[in-house]
Amino acid sequence: MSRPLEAPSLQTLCDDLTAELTRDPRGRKVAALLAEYAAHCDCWAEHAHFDRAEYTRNLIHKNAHYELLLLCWEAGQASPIHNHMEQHCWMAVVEGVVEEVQFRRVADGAPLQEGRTTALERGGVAYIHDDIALHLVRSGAGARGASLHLYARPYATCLVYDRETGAEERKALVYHSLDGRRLESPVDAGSV
Ligand code: CSS
Ligand code: FE2
Repeated sequence: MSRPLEAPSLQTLCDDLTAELTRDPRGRKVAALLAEYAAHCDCWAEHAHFDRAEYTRNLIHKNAHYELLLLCWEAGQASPIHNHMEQHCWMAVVEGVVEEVQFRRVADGAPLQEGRTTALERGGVAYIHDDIALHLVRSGAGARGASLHLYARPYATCLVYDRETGAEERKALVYHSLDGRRLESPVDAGSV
């Protein structure tokens, strides 16, 4: 008998991600798991909180191996250019168009060199690591977008970069909601 075709729930996705990243810290199956979920599921919407003041980081699940967030980008919002603290980062688009622009440091004090831009639609997955590039992420197509981000392992600060000088600065990362509940003010990711 064939199994009923059923979209995986967020709980199933998190269980599968935990199993995969416990088995293989490099997470070779993570992109496929995220793509499958992102293409077919809508329960991420319980975690969606858009804010005209800034893009929001909404925590879905966190354990020793990874954290899974929903990032909500109003039209025109973008992250700073940043690194990923030597962790693995996957991004899967669930709504709208989300773009990634890669950058490279070429010399001390010099402007960052811009690399490729990739626009992803629902179900599209990108992977980045510090060995590949720095990047910024933004909503595309003049509309808002939402993306699932998996960081393995979790990290609470990152480095952000000035595009013109390459100067770096440490930035504390925050969560705007936990388990779907919007917080009155964002909390430090290191405190959760
Ligand atoms: N790293 C950024 C988003 S782009 S991967 C963040 O977590 O806020
Ligand atoms: Fe990033």
